Amino acid sequence: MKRGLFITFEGGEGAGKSTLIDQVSLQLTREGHSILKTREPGGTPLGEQIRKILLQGESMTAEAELCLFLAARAEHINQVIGPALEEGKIVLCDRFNDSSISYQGAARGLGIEKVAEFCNFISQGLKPDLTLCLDISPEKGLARAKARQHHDRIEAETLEFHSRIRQAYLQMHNADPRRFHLIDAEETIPQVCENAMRLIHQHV
Ligand code: Z5A
Repeated sequence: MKRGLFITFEGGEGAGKSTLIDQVSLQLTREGHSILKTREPGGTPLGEQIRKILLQGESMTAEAELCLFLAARAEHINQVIGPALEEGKIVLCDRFNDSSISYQGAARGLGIEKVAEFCNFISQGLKPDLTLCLDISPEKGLARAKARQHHDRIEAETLEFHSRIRQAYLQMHNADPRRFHLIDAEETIPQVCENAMRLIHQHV
């Protein structure tokens, strides 16, 4: 199904993904590439409804939470990501399977392997060509997130929860360093962007 390039962005709270994706999108567009910028959960009408339930709704079991993220992803792949890749676009996606594996698999304790299996089933083998993970200490990331006006249910979890997410991302890098790259998110925004573009240019 793939002809374009699928790039995903990962990281803990407040790591700077949205900021980086905006910069990367501008730069790649200036270079003449056709870009689709999207995010999870979200990206489709149903996905955006699910996003509200997940981030602003009542507490729920870890299993229910995983199912909702996966439901949003199934729609997203079918309606948005798959067609854009078919058209040859560069898809910049804020979070994907690796978020489910780190948040629900590691931090919520559902199990990394088990969640990875569910993710593979839902994404029908679609894997990112490149993943850029913004690495930041949970303390600093949460401080950045707290300085913003909007807050959500998952962000409000404990420091230990957010530390497990970071550990899971570090493991992913060790397991698959060719795809899953760590970028120091504590550098300045222009430096983070430069480091990301260097990796992206190896693929475009
Ligand atoms: N989640 C999950 O559990 N399972 C899943 O399968 C999926 C997701 C797909 C989505 O929330 C939530 O869903 C998320 C994971 C979970 N957990 N929570 N909460 P979201 O999409 O609303 O939020 P997020 O993905 O966690 O992103 P964020 O918190 O909005 O942060 P960000 O996009 O990484 O950061 P930012 O908005 O670009 O930057 C934050 C602030 O830092 C901002 O003021 C920037 O100006 C500043 N910033 C950015 N970069 C820098 C640098 N380099 N230096 C200094 N300041 C900076």
